[in-house]
Amino acid sequence: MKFETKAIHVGQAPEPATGAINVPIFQTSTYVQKSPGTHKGYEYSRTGNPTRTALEECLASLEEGKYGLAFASGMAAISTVLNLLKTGDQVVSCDDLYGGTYRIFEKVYRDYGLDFVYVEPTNPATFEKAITKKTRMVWLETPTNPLLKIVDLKAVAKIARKHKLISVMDNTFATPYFQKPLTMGIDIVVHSTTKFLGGHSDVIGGAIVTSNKKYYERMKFCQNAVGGVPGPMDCFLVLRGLKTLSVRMKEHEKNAKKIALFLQKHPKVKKVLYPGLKNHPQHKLAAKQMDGFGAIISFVLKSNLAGAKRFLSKLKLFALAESLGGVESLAEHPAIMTHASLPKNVRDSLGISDSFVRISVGIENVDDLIEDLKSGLAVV
Ligand code: P1T
Repeated sequence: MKFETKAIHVGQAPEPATGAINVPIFQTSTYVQKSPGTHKGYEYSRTGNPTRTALEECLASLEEGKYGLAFASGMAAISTVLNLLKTGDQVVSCDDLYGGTYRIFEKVYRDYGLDFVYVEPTNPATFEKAITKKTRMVWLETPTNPLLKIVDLKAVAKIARKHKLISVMDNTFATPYFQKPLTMGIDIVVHSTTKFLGGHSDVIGGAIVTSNKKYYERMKFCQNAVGGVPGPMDCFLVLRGLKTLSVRMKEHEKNAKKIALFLQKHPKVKKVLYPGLKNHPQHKLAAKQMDGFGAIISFVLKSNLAGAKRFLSKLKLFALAESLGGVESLAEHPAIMTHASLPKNVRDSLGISDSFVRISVGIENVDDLIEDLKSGLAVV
């Protein structure tokens, strides 16, 4: 079955009792048992819920994995992956990450005796160099948030395998429509389903997909033990989003390509970061390992903080808001908003300056979006 068909059908057979074409929202906390221990596969909704099962099966199939787990947020999914580790273990991570991922590493799990080191991820050799006896996991994002660096997934997965490390890849930006990390040798994929998978900025959710039974069973155990599960209504919303993922991603990308080219030519813009641009340093690698370049663009204004604030406040269609991946376009200031939890010296060393802006290109008419950006740039 092809991607578009799987998104609409896997895990979503018509409901047997009534024929309802959509998976019902099983709004229930518990399930009646015939006699103690005799039930229909569901005991309690922290452990399992049929609406969640449908979502988990569909997500697993889209990522070409065997097992899916859905969570109440991307961060709950990330936290559960980290539950595979024990005190003393080390994670080698790419240096550019969602600010909340950096925060959970440094401000939560470091206190439990995990160690995190960060490497410049565009050269796979940097990961190998950082590996020590304590290293257990490699953590990746590609394209990274917010610098849109591209990591060679096959090369890093191979290094991880050679050193018997668990490789984890946050596929939120690309989505499985454009990139399938498990097919390139990655062990575990995580998602913030809040973004493109949900697609309508109306739900917070997360997911894990893997084909490794041992990791799956441990993470499923931790999911139930810790309890960061999504409610059935949220599962329904993500499932509904998945049905149109392929259609939306095509439109997102078409608009993003045009906007990246527009920004690149604009005199008030110093630099545009978008893997779909030919002058992106890893454009060729992106073209090789992705089926499309996504819809997140970062750029640096020829200005200062005041200019960036004027730009962001002037926009009308691009809403000034954290998050990304919805049908509506968003714009944000990573240094003050999504990546404020990175210390200033880390932000500076990465190049997330006060004039650095990130946009999530929606599926509105691209001419309207360009007019909006023009009016914002006019006041920079
Ligand atoms: O917000 P939540 O669903 O918990 O997902 C966290 C998360 C995980 N991974 C990546 C790559 C992310 O971008 C995020 C959330 N990011 C934003 C809110 C943002 O604006 O970048």
